Amino acid sequence: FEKEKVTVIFVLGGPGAGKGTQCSLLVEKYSFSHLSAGDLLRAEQDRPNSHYGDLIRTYIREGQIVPMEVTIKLLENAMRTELQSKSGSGWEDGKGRFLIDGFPRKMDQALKFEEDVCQSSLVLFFTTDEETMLKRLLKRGETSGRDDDNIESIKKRFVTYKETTMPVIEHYEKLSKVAEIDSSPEVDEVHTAAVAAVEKVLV
Ligand code: UP5
Ligand code: MG
Repeated sequence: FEKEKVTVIFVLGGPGAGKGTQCSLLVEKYSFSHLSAGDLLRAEQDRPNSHYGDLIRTYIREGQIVPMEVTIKLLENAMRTELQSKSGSGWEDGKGRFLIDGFPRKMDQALKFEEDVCQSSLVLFFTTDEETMLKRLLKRGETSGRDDDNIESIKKRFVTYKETTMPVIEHYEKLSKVAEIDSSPEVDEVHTAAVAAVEKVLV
């Protein structure tokens, strides 16, 4: 697809910060396609005959970042599918807006995606303290069925976030692309702040 026609917003923040929740609300308000890298990896993990199932399962349980080739391919395919499904539906062909949730979380992914796929317009960065994130994830873990919603995996996810993903956010801060949003308050209040940040980049 043509990179010039697509608008991409990266959505980052620690595990349980509220990325998925806020993306769902933004999708209700704007014509975004929401692509969660974690959801795409989990779907690939569960796909029968996937070459990568076992590899993805191990990385996710250990809170490690899956090798970028796998994730970027899944994202690129999902973007292409979305654009095709929109074509002919009143949209200018090939034009699309994407919220890419939980990606890029390692510098190599960030650089590779921008080189091979497209540039991002904005990074929405949801932040809250670790105690809040832990509480949210343990609560969600009661029903989510996610392999990584247990205390051992959550602790590993926090370490990876600090060591590997924070440098990505710092990289985009230097480029003045980051809108930092406190995601400690209730969902609606966080949403209002997210809308204000998104409005600034939508033309
Ligand atoms: N909740 C949300 N907002 C709230 C609020 N304001 N007040 C009270 N409660 C709130 O929210 C988490 C829980 O909190 C929910 O129960 C929600 O109702 C509540 P959610 O919106 O799901 O938070 P989110 O930030 O999306 O948390 P998630 O667990 O999805 O974040 P992670 O970043 O850990 O998970 P992700 O799916 O992105 O990645 C999982 C793993 O995949 C990674 O650890 C990694 O191993 C792998 N991965 C890669 O390898 N590469 C990638 O590029 C991406 C992922
Ligand atoms: Mg999520």
